[in-house]
Amino acid sequence: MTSRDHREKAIKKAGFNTFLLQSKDVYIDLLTDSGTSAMSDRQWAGLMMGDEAYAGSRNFYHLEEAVQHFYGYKHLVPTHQGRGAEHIISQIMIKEGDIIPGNMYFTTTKLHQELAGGKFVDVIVEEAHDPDSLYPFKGDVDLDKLQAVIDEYGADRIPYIAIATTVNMAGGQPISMKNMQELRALTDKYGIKIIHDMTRVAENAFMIQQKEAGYQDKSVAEITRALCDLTDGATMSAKKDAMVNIGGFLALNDDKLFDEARNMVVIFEGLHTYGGMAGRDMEALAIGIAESVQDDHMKARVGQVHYLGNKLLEFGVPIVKPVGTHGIFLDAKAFLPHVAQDYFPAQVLAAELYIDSGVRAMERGIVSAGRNKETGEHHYPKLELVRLTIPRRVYTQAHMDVVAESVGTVYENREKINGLKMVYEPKYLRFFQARFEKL
Ligand code: P61
Repeated sequence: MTSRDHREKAIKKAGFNTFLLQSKDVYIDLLTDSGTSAMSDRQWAGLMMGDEAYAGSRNFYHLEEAVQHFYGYKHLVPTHQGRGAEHIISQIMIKEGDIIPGNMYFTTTKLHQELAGGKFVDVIVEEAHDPDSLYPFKGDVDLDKLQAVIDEYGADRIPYIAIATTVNMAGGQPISMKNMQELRALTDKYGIKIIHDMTRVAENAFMIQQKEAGYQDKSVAEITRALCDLTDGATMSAKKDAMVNIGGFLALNDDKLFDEARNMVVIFEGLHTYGGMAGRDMEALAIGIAESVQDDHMKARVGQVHYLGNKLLEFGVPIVKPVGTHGIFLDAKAFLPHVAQDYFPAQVLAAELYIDSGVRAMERGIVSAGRNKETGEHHYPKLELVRLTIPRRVYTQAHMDVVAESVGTVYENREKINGLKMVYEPKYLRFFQARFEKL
């Protein structure tokens, strides 16, 4: 616990950017669910069984077995985390001038596509951009939008479509199985591959089980496998669903692509049987994958997120609806209608929440969206959000109560909050390190 005075000084020193706070100054840390979950006793036991051989570690083969069994992909290339896999897939599949459609952008994914010479085009359903739409599968692809992109650029210029389960920037929103099946049929017609960002695939599977007709009697494990089976390969940040502190991989079915990826991983990550991970980390990950698809775990995990969401809805706080799976997203445009998007409403709201209670959240709005590569102008995303991200197996419902009450207090005092100006802007992924001052 810290005093308000202490927190005011800390956030000012951090340039009003919650990424620049020291964790010792944070009370409840909802910055991210990435690498912040609690490993289980079994995962910790796995750490003790690290085989740290440079080549051919036993743990690699355990991980390969888990990926093949639970996700169904044929080949595994371990990486240090998700963006390591994004780097490799982008470099081997994208040529200058290529188009990569996707169900909403993700920061690191899009940057790696651009660095490889590609251009991301958003083909998510329109409802995903509306915080109040109750559409149950806001991660769905608008197939007409995708068809229009294919017609405009030609399938030759589309190496793959990037599909995330769930969609982080939309509020942790799931894609439906029906939409995935239709997408598979459409892409097959044109020979376009589907590369799956499977970072939170088990959470997506749980939402299908809860909401999509015909899946109530299927297990999260079965639905997870069925989602993966509709795709050609995947990038994984194992720091989320799979509950390890560090790790990730690229998984591929195509032998030739695998060959290229396996060759590239040795340049940037490490040998192909460890990528960027220690043997012990691969063991903990293999165990975490199995735990991530357990129905009871998922019910408790998503249930806790919904507990917080329902509290905030009771307080009348504007949030993205329906509630997704990994966090609650405050709608900063509705929360602070008097702060124009140019003055970073979500950035200042995250700072004010920290000052109120020491709860750390993350901006997901104009700062995260960055600038248009061609014009240099800010992107102005429709969604201007603050993400309260819940780590797995870490906090109690009592912590959620503290968070809800603090958000409620900030909401009551919202009229006193003014915007920010950006005083330092790094070139890449600016939200991580940008600095702000009060207007
Ligand atoms: C997060 F502010 N997510 O949500 P890596 N795909 C997806 C992710 O959610 C993801 C990655 C790929 C983070 C960490 C983070 O703008 C940010 O293992 C759907 O982090 O390299 C990561 O995986 C990348 C936070 C990343 C951010 C980028 O908190």
